[in-house]
Amino acid sequence: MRAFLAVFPPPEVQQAVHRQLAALRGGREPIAWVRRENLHLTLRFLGEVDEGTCAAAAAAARETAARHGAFEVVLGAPGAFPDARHARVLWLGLAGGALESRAIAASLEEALVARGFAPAEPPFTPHLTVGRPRARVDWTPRFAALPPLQAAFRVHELVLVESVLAPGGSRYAVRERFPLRGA
Ligand code: 2AM
Repeated sequence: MRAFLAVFPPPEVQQAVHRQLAALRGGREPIAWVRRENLHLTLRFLGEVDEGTCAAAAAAARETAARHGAFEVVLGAPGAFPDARHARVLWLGLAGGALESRAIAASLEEALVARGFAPAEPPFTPHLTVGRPRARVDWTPRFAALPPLQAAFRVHELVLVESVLAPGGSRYAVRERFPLRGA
């Protein structure tokens, strides 16, 4: 199965992001937008894993979650990988909670590597992917015109997700939830 570890915003924040993106969605260029209910913050992509590897990743996530308390994420300005003029991934950055996300991703990485996982490639950069352009467009003007987003949420848990490729975009199935310390 194809799996990853992530943080999911609550439905009302996914809805707010979705609405916000209407302004970015203006053009007719080909782009695969992330469906509303799939919007998430990837902490670690695991790739194709078997049941044993999935169980090891779950143990690493459980150990990590027990070491970190709940925290707040504030979604911020849009950006792109590798950059706005050659965008392959469009995302929203974190105006709050970036440090905590990085700390959790680093613990997770340590726990995974201790269980034999290869180091993450590329290294973790907190972002919430919103779309994947299929053609080259300079997004700079539309990023600049985007009204500021008011979207904050509290993170209480990490989630192990199985991604099932389906026509019209991936479907996500939650395999296990790992409450953060004290949550
Ligand atoms: P991203 O979009 O947040 O950058 C589930 O597929 C998630 O895993 C995606 O949202 C993506 O994260 C991440 N992902 C998918 N393929 C990946 C790859 N080959 N390397 C790293 N991360 C990947």
